[in-house]
Amino acid sequence: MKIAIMGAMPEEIAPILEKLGSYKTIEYAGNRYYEAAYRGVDLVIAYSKIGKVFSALTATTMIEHFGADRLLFSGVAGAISSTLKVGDLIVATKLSQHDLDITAFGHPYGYVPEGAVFVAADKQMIELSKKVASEMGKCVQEGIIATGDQFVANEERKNWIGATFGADALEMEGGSVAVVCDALGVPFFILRAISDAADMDASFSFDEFLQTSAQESAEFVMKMVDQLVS
Ligand code: OS5
Repeated sequence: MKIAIMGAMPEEIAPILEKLGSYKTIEYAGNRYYEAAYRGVDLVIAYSKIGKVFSALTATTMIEHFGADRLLFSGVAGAISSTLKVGDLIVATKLSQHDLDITAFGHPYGYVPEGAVFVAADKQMIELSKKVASEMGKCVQEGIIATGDQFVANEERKNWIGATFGADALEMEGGSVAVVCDALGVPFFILRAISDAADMDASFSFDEFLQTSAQESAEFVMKMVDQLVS
């Protein structure tokens, strides 16, 4: 078993590298990858840089070059659902791309021919996350995550994404990672801790809570890894 753990920003993987203590650094395809042995299994860890293209490149590299056979994403997100507050965790059941638009040809938002509006995350890891949540005494919400190459700081856009995709949270990488993992047959799990409400205060809230929310998410993902390796 080789497990990939990815984030988009350095802050999102820093707590994981800190926990591991020692690791090997490999430079490949314009990025740094960290390899470590953890409780008898191999891990590959990286932050992709922001957005769908970089995250697709990193997920593909972790699978095709480093041989990862499952992938867990840890990071932060903007809340759409009013039940999600800063620091809360959301596990993606399925993901979509909110900025994918060929509606001029009669297709629904988020759809291209031979693709799908939603890509579902691995059911077994979602199930496992319930066990981890109860062991940690944490409340973790499941929901739809919408991804796009846009930091959303606008109530109207956020509401449109919520209404169009039934999304509970939004971010900039999960949907592209989902497409890659699905195409390559690699089970994936996307976890996010809320850093902001994707509204006019989003950039301030993001700056204030990036580190603490990233830490929340990373802690949970490492508990998932503990369960997967045991
Ligand atoms: O990775 C991006 C998506 N993340 C989730 C997220 C989000 N996505 C969309 N809308 C929202 N309201 C969201 N809330 C949380 C977070 C991240 C957002 S983009 C943040 C960019 C901040 C930044 N810009 N420059 N730096 C940081 C410093 C820097 C400089 C050089 C190299 C690296 C960082």
